[in-house]
Amino acid sequence: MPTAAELFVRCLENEGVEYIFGIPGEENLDIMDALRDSSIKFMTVRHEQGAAFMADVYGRLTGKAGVCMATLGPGATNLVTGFADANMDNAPIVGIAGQGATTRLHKESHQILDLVNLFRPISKYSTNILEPENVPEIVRKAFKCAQTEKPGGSFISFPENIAEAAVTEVIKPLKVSVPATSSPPDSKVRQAAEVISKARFPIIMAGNGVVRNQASQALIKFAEQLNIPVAHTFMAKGVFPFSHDLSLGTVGLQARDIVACGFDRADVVICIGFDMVEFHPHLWHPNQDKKIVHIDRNFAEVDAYYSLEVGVVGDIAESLEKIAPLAQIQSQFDIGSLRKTIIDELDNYATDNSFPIKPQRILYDTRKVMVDDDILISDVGAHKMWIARLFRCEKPNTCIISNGFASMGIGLPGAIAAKLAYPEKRVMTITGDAGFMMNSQEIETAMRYKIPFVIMIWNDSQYGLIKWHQDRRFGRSGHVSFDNPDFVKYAESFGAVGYRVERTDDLIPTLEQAFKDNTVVIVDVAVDYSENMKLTEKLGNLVCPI
Ligand SMILES: Cc1ncc(C[n+]2csc(CCOP(=O)(O)OP(=O)(O)O)c2C)c(N)n1
Repeated sequence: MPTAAELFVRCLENEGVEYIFGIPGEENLDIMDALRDSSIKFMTVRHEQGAAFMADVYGRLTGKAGVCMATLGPGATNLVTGFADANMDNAPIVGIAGQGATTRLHKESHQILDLVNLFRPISKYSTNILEPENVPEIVRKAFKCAQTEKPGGSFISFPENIAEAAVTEVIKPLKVSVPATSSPPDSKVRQAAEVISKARFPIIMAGNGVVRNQASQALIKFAEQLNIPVAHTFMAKGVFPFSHDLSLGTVGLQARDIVACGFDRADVVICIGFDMVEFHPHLWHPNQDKKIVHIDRNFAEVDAYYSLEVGVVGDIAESLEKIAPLAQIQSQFDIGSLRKTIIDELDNYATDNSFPIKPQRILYDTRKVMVDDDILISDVGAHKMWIARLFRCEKPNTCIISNGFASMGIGLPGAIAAKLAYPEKRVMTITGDAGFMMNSQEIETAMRYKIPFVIMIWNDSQYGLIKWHQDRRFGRSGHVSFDNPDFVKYAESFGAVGYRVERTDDLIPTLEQAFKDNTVVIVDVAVDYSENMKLTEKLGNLVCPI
């Protein structure tokens, strides 16, 4: 008979797990040993947080749960931030931790923490394996919970004495079936079509649910059939091509932005696959005067500023296909001048040669180097705001931004996971200097496994976003500065390559060379963050072009 650990690994294989990101420990010895005889690749990382972020981004890009593993106590607590990030960003993730034997869980005991309760508020399902025979049910339930809409986290704590125990009966992994999404009710489809037919200035807000439901093409068709402009959240970048005449680009900046003018004008907002965690309704619906049509696979979260006219729950593509032919096109929403203003904003700094480099110019040049299918992973900070506003995307899952939990440190491990999930695509992370240092140890992991990608660091020796907030609120800032290592030498110390961009016009050739180098490459870019407050002032004085 196999041990519970061996059965556990068979169950993970049965779920189609390709990689487990993690760090071995004393209390997961049996699982680690069972993995030696498995097709699953264990990726030994340098910090459990790195492992969790890798699983997070792998899950988000593939729709299959990313798996991370740690030992008990401190190993498990190190998983928490990346795991919570996946859970709140609705990325499927399964976290596994070793645990002390069941004979010592009830008392003060070395490295013992109640892990099930620790992970409960940051997961959809959190459990202990207390009997070897329960392994197939627990693994199946964990993956089902993690991968079913809305996706999120499942956590399994595996006590060491259970892991090493033999299973007493012949028991197999459970059959994996993918649940079908239900069809939207006809009455709701009709109601939605009626509300849209009466709208004078309808606008669509697309969220990450459209990416998860692979409904991007259906969204494009729907918008075209009804001639309705589309804005999307940070996490839905690319779900509607920016080059499309109906695109208004990205919404979600907490401050006002140009695209908000479209929302001011709208009388009906059609929220499709929209997750409230990204863009609080009070920011775009302060007067509670618009009709909201909610189209998603899940019922809407309750919020005083998100009171529905109609909610259509069911497969998103099917809902859109059914609503469109029933709706009359009355839209008078000419977004021409608004769209022109948004595009001008993106192009304005195309030839700005000042140094340090303005965020606008960095992103303009980056987009020139990166083709539509390449993947950009953003870290979290002021750079993320600029990426969200100015990085144009044509396809979903080509610009990954964490905007639910929004944790710093996701960029570098996220890039490793993206390259593993899509080895044929070029991958870059743009990160602040602070976020970079939070998980820079994973450069060693990438070098060891020969995973090439580019790390562009926006170097300002400050917690830039926090300085921006302080300046905006108090007109002064403090406790936000630090010193950086020499990033070129730092790269070289790992055997990676480092470049420092000394002139603005060198950025494009440096990035092209970095991709050609086909290894881990740091590109150190001095950024001009005086643009942050200039943007705040400009948006504060914004006069809507429509
Ligand atoms: C783990 C974590 N700690 C703190 C924060 C709060 N926070 C958000 S952005 C930021 C500063 C980021 O600085 P940096 O990485 O240099 O990027 P920049 O803002 O300069 O572009 C901080 C401290 C966070 N989101 N996540």
